[in-house]
Amino acid sequence: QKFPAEPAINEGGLEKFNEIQKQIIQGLEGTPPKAVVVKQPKIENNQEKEVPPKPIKGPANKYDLEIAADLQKIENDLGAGGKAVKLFGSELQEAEEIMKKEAFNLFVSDRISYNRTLPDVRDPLCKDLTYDRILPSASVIIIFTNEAWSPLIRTIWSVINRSPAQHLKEILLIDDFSDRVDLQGKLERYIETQLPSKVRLVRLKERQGLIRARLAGAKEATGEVIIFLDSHCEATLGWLEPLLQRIKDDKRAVLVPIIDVIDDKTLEYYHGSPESFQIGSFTWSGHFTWMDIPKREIIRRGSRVAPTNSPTMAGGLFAIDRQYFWDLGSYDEGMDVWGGENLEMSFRIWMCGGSLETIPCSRVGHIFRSFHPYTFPGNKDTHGINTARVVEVWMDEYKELFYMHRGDLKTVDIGDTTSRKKLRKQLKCKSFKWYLDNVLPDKFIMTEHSKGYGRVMNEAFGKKLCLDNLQHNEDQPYNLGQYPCHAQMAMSQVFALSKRGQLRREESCAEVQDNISAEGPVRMVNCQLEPSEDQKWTLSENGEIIHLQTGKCLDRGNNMGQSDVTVRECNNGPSQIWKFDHFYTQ
Ligand code: LR7
Ligand code: MN
Repeated sequence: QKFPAEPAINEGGLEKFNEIQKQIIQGLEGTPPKAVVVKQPKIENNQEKEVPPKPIKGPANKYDLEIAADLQKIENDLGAGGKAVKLFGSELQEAEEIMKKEAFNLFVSDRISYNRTLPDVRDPLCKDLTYDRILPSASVIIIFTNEAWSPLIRTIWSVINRSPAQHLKEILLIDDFSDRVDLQGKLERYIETQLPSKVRLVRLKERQGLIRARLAGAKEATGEVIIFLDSHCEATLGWLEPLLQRIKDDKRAVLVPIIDVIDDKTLEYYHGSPESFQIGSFTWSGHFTWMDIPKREIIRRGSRVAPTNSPTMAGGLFAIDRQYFWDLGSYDEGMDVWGGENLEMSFRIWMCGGSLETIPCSRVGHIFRSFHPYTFPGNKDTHGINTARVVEVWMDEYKELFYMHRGDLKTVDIGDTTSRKKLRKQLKCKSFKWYLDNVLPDKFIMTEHSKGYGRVMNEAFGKKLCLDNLQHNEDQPYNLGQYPCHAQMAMSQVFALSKRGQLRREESCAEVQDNISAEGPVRMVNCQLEPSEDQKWTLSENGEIIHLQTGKCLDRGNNMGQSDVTVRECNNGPSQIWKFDHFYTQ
């Protein structure tokens, strides 16, 4: 396949940071990408028309009334074209009550057509691409546990309506032991009377969690390619062909579409501008994050619409050659409920000879919910435990960086990982160091890329204070603070002085404005790949941390507790002397 040259190359480089401590079970994986979101897309190019629902034929069934009643609730122009639905007054109140339970606006979703039209959100360059007439066939696997009716049905219709029939072998619905009433007999009846026969439902007899539910789906699948989707997605025009084409060209390419945001309150289909979509990364705390496409990758791929190498994936939406899925070790069956499988699969793909790519001309919307509207049996931190399994099997010596954040998991029972370690050997996978060097070369590795790290302590006035992020959200700039030192490593107090001279955390760096007067704040902002002068610091022999551009010293002031640190004229006083837990002298 040939990809058109692109008219403009954008800036890459900024990486975003997400702080672990605030959520353990409430995973970050549910957060939307930080692409520049352009609201309410244009719909000029949209050729789509509503597909009318079928009248129910055959002998009546007790569910037919319910199915008909559902259709009555639908207002065909509501939300059409991916537009936002706004509510007022008592409707708004009712919707807000429902959102507390469902984690998104089910009230609105129930009234929007199951096969609403969507705008064509693709990069205009996608129109120049052509695909083979014969492509591998696809099994789309949609897993769910207690998903609400309307988003599930809309997901299915979006796939049927926007996939060329000859490429879509089947849609497999895997019910992970839901107990919602409408997902029982009514769902079978709906499939039987309303949906094409290629839609099949598989019920799991026990709650398996999303990882084993996907495995069950993959075992059922007969298509050459399997594509997993969450149960609250909407596929857009042309989403399927570029995925199948790429796998036809290279069976070891595992693919993700651009994941667009469907607003959880208005059900508006947002789309980012095509040049600014993001790819996946991870934090040392074991969370998936989004990052901008690095410059080197923009150059390598050659075209804005060419496959874009992605270090990790969000996990829910991806396409893989079915045989390759099994050859590569499918999933870790020891993982429960939710979380971690996406990083496991990402590392495994790259380290064991495959590639993970975002396909820019394939776009699928996803409702990013604010919490999980389902149970976690045993109330376990499955994200943490599953991630510890990932770390033990795949991260080699770098697992220490994870345990710095999650010391608690060192003593938790994570089950047996022997078979996964064996798999890694059998597949002759490369090391995690290889992955870091080759797939994520800009990732900051505190233990390797710094002159010093750990707590940064000041002992003036007989009371120890340490640099502290004071629980600020690292996504936004904040003032660097200080706080009484914790006895044990607490993530809020871990800082490093990088070899490039940045006083930093995983993705945020200390910066000082050069126009400050006698005393000024220290701002924590996104780290620059090549630090500019205002992000450079040095440690003097007697322990002053000096901001190079202003020549001022990091100063505790006369504070005795939680407060902001500042920079001031260096005076060799005790409030300007700092000590790193670990410091290398070169
Ligand atoms: O026990 C369960 N059984 C299930 O079948 C728990 C969940 N599920 C189903 C659920 O109904 C849904 O269809 O699994 C799917 C994913 O669950 P979500 O929607 O609660 O997860 P999420 O969207 O918050 O989380 C993302 O990260 C997860 C890590 O385990 C999974 O990989 C999700 O599939 C993944 N979602 C996406 O990648 C969509 C884009 C979100 C982002 C970023
Ligand atoms: Mn989801």
